[in-house]
Amino acid sequence: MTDATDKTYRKIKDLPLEEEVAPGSPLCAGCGGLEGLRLAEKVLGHNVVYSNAAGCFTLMSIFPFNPLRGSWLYTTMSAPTATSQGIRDALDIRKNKYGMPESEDLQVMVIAGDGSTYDMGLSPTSAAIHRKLDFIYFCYDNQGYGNTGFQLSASSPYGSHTQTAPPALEHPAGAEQESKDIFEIWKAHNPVYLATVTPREPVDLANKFAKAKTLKGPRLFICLAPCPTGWGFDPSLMHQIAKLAVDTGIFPVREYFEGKVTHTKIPRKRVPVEKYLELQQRFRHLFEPKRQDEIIAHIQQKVDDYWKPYE
Ligand SMILES: Cc1ncc(C[n+]2csc(CCOP(=O)(O)OP(=O)(O)O)c2C)c(N)n1
Ligand code: SF4
Repeated sequence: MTDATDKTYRKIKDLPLEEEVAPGSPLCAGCGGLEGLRLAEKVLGHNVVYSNAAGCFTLMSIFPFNPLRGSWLYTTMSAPTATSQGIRDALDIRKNKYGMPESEDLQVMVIAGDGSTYDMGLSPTSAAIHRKLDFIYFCYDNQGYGNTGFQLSASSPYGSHTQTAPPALEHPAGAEQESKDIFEIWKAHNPVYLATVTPREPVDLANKFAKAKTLKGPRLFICLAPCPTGWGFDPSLMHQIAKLAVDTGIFPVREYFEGKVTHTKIPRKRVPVEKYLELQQRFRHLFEPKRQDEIIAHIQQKVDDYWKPYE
């Protein structure tokens, strides 16, 4: 059995050199979600079959090319988890009825954006976790419907600009509601493993996937996916923004295992949230033409409230 302190990888040099995601896909330069997937696949290897919900990552594959070494299947936004159930069943039938050796078995993995995860596909995923489907779920969370022009999703943060909730005189914050807490929603289902990861913490990410690889049942990942196109920043800033998300405490890096939540990175001296906000065009209206102190303070307060019990 593994525990939260187990470490397979100690430094970035320990990560496998093999690449499972080939370069040159049509995704945007500096896509944080793609970097997260690339790191995850280094650990999972190529005996993986992907069920990919409609979204940015379906653009990875342009027939007949596919940058992934594993098999890949494209599904509707609501169906990647239901599809992975079908794949899992087919593999189990081949093993149990037709003698397929264990060594030929494949890891079934959902790839989905937050629109699919938090909104359209939430119900089938809830049912699959409940019946303990043996699968991995990778949500690259860019906090909006990226592929169709960055509309508001249930993950879009309060105070951000999206295409369907732009800031206006009567709606100075832009997005006015808090995002859904998908970590808590999934945790309430008591999955075998649940973790948040970021491309800026590759060793932490790799260790979490290594741990998930040893387990069976629902293993769920929320990967912060800084998105130059939707968030409005230069692709070269992707790592800086991912780092600030952790250093400000806005994105808690944690795992849920055997009934316990553990923070695997604790920002001891938190950077003020505005250092993270001010680098992104989607929060520009909080600073220009007039600084919106109340909204910035609200965002800071929420982060402070989250970390209070851990200080
Ligand atoms: C039911 C349904 N409505 C709308 C669409 C159009 N559509 C395709 S991709 C997409 C955005 C998906 O957003 P998300 O899941 O967050 O992934 P991202 O695009 O950010 O990668 C939308 C709305 C669709 N495919 N299915
Ligand atoms: S829009 Fe964002 S999430 Fe989609 S491919 Fe581009 S950078 Fe990645």
